[in-house]
Amino acid sequence: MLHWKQGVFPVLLSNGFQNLRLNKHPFYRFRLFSLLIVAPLAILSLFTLWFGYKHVSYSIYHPPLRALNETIDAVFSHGCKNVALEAQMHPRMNATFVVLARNSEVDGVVSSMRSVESHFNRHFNYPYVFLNDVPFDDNFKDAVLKETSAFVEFGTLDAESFGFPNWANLEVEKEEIAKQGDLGIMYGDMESYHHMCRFFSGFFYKHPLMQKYQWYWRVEPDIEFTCDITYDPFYYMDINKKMYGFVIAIKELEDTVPNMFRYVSAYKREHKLDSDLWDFFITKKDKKARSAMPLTTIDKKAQIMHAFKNFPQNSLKGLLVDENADSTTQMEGDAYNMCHFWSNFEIANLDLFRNDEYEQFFHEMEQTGGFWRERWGDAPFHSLAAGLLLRKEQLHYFRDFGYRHSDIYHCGQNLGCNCECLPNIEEIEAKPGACIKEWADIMGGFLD
Ligand SMILES: Nc1nc2c(ncn2[C@@H]2O[C@H](COP(=O)(O)OP(=O)(O)OP(=O)(O)O)[C@@H](O)[C@H]2O)c(=O)[nH]1
Ligand SMILES: [Mg+2]
Repeated sequence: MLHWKQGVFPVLLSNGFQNLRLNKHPFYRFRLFSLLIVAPLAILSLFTLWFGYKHVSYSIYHPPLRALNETIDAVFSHGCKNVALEAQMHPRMNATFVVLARNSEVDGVVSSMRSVESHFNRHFNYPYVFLNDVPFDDNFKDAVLKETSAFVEFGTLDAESFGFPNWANLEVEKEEIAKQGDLGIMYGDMESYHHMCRFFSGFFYKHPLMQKYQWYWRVEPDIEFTCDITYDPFYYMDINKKMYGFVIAIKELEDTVPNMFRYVSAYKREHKLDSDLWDFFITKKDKKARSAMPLTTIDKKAQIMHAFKNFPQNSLKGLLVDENADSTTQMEGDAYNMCHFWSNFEIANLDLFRNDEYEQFFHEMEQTGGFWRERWGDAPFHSLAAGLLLRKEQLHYFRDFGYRHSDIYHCGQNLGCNCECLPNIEEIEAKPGACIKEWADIMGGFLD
């Protein structure tokens, strides 16, 4: 007779089912019953609970996106397209992925490529340009080449594009960068981060490996796409006359760009630029509230000039005094609302940057020293440049894409194709730092 502690499994293992079946004692029949019926039921219940949990979290964090007026900018595809047909319908565009990365980020780059390839590029086979401030090592090259059958090139940056320009006073700039660390400005004391932002603001489109291309799609390490992309975004950007596409629009950290808006505004005034996209970036100041402000004009002027005291002389500085401004992010009755398009994902036409207007803009802005004395990001830089140089119908919100960078996420859900929304990250449109309201305001509003 079997001892209680021996249990059913040892019996199965040592004697096989035959012996067990022969044993007619009701107790063993009960054990067999639990093994064959209760265990599968328990597993089924666990699965039900798990899927139930996923469903609940899905509905908590990803309510359907609000309907937007699409007369100025419509998503290119509602749901899935026939991707095989789309891939054959037209020749590949003159376009590339561009990835700036360090050798040490190889795992994150591979992870991003897997997502890009599985959701999109296995159908379209667009090439990649990998850029680095030092040469890529064999480990990096071997790893990325394994992830795609597309054409891949590796480039190194020169000192001019990733470093200080020769006119900069290195001692002063480095000191200013160090100070930003003391002030707790995010990445403010990382010199390489300042170089990276300046590189993407004024140089990536001039790199020799980028010269042959007309369009780019920027990819970073550790990003993720969570919907299938069943059409060629470059092609649809082109036929819809779009110049710049984004997925996430959010507010910038004010302490990284305290004076950027005033310089861009001054540039806008000096060059008599006017675009209907500019409204996306500004909060109109209430004139009455402005006159009721406690500071005297002199105090305000002194305050503004104090904020600029560390900036080198440049042609824009003389234009910066706005007697009515009560902070450095304000200018002539407008205040920067901090909205910008997140540049870790961008699909854009390189003509946006390759022209005299953008070149002059970059040059004059660089002269202010803001890339080092503040921590101007390439995202607000590209965004405000678009605000000067593009009309709003030339912008495209890839609202049907699912895209995650760090813990900021947009899920295309009811718009995209086969979207699997991440259960644990809330939709950015539903969060306070999002700029969806500002976007809706300039694009015709919500429809509900
Ligand atoms: N080769 C190289 N690449 C860099 C350097 N600094 C940043 N990058 C790349 O530039 C891109 C942006 O840098 P990140 O550090 O991701 O900046 P971020 O996205 O603002 O910050 P996270 O939220 O931490 O991702 C990434 O693709 C990095 O791999 C650098 O010093 N050398
Ligand atoms: Mg990043």
